[in-house]
Amino acid sequence: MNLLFASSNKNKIKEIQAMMPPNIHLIGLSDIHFSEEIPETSPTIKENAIQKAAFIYDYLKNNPASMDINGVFADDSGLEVEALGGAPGVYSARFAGEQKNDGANNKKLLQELKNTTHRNAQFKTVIAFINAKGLQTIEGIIKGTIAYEERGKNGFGYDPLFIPTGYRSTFAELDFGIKNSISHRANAIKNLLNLLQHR
Ligand code: ITT
Repeated sequence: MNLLFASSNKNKIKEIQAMMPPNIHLIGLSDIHFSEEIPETSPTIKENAIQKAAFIYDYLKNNPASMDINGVFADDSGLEVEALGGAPGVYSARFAGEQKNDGANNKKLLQELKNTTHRNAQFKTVIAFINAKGLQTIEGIIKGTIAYEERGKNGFGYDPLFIPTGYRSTFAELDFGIKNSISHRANAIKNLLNLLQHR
C-alpha cells in the first residue's frame, strides 16, 4: 500500500518512516515534486491536520502522481502545558515567533514556567487521513512533565524539555527507538494502522 505523508518536517518523516510496517510504502512530498509550504492556518491541531491532508489530496487531483497512491495523511502536533492553560498547543512551532526556532521556543517555555513547580504537560498528535472513502482523524497523546532545564541531544522541538510519565529522562535523552515506541506520534500511528486494517 502506498501512503503519502504530507509533511516537510524531516524529523517527523524519519520517525514515521521507522514506525511503518513492511507492507506500507511511505511516499513523501518530494516524490510528487511538491516543494511549497502547505498552509497551516487553522485554530486547532485537529483542523490543521485536516487542512494539510486536504490540501495535498486536492493537489493530487490536479497533479496526478506517477505512482498509485492509496491515501494521504498529515500530522499536526503540539505541546499542551497545564500551567499555561494548554499553550503553546496549536502554536507550538511558532511559540517564540514566526522563525519557528526550537531553541527559542524551549527558552521561552522555561521562562514562562520559571516560577512554578506545576510542570504537567502532554504532547498531542492528530493525524488526518484521506482516501477515496473519505476523511478520518486519529489522535495520539503522551503525558509527562516539563524539565527545569534542557537535557539531551536526540529528537527535535521540545524533546529536551519533555519527560514522559514513568521515565526520568527527557525525550531527547531517550533512544530514538524508545521515544518512537511510546510517543504521541507512535500512539497516533498505531491507531492509524489499526484503522487501515479495518477499512
Ligand atoms: P509539518 O510539515 O508536518 O506541518 P511542522 O514542523 O510544521 O511540520 P507542526 O505544525 O505539527 O509541524 O508543529 C509542531 C511543532 O511542535 C514542531 O515544530 C515542534 O516544535 C513541536 N513538536 C511536534 N512533535 C514533536 C515531538 O515529537 N517532539 C518535540 N517537539 C515536537
